[in-house]
Amino acid sequence: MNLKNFAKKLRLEVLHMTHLGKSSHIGSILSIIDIIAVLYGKILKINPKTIRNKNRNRFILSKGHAGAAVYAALSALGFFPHKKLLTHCKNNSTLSGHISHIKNPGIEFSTGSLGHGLSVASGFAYAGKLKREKTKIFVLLSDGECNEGSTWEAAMFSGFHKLNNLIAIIDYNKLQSLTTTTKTLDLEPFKKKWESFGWKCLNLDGNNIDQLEKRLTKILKSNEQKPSCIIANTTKGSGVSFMENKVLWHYRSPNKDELREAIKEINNER
Ligand SMILES: Cc1ncc(C[n+]2csc(CCOP(=O)(O)OP(=O)(O)O)c2C)c(N)n1
Repeated sequence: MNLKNFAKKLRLEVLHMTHLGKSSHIGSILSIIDIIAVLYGKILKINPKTIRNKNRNRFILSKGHAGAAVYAALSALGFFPHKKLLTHCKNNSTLSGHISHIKNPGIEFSTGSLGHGLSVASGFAYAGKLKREKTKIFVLLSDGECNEGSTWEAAMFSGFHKLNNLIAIIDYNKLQSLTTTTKTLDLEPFKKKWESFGWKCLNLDGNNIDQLEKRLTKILKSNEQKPSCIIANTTKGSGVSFMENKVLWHYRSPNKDELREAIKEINNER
């Protein structure tokens, strides 16, 4: 699969979905599109036929408000029909704005209340080790969730138990709902914090498909006896210049003109 084309397709899908559903968080969703494209297009190796296999890789989107990105990826992989995507955030749709596993095959765990994903992923990883399963557990967190104690409790647990089947990716877009991460509760020195909790940690550009693919592939092949953390430096709203790094686009959805403008930009530049 061409991952850059996949990311472009996902960007177009989520813009349509948030426009039609008049839903929020398009900035948060665009921020993780390249990560989601690499995970679902290359790394996770899941499909509708193998999704119940006990040795499947598992992915938890801890920042559940960006669920549209995962729904779009799953639909592209054949987990549900494309027309279902167009019901996103509408009455009676199972595709709620905050990601839900209910009646949505391929989703491992519902989230939306921030700060729980790493704990759940750590539990999956611990259970996988006890049962000697080959499964790898991936979890994608927001930087805002790293302001929460539950995240650091899970980090301590996973470091202590040397859960080397656990890979956490932090979407470090440096914006929260109202202002910057620095002004809210600064996370730096961020990498050192993860390392001091017993994790192998690296920084990369989280909107660079080649870097993501290379580093994730390397982690999967490594014999490291620690959990891995990727600090993915991203841009909130990535790919649509008038949405990039703007707190406004945390809650707003694109109107008809904004949608047209965004599509034009993505089709020309990506
Ligand atoms: C426990 C909890 N508190 C508050 C919220 C409301 N909320 C939704 S997104 C958000 C913060 C967004 O910033 P960040 O977590 O860094 O994610 P980003 O949107 O930048 O990806 C908040 C406070 C929530 N979903 N869960």
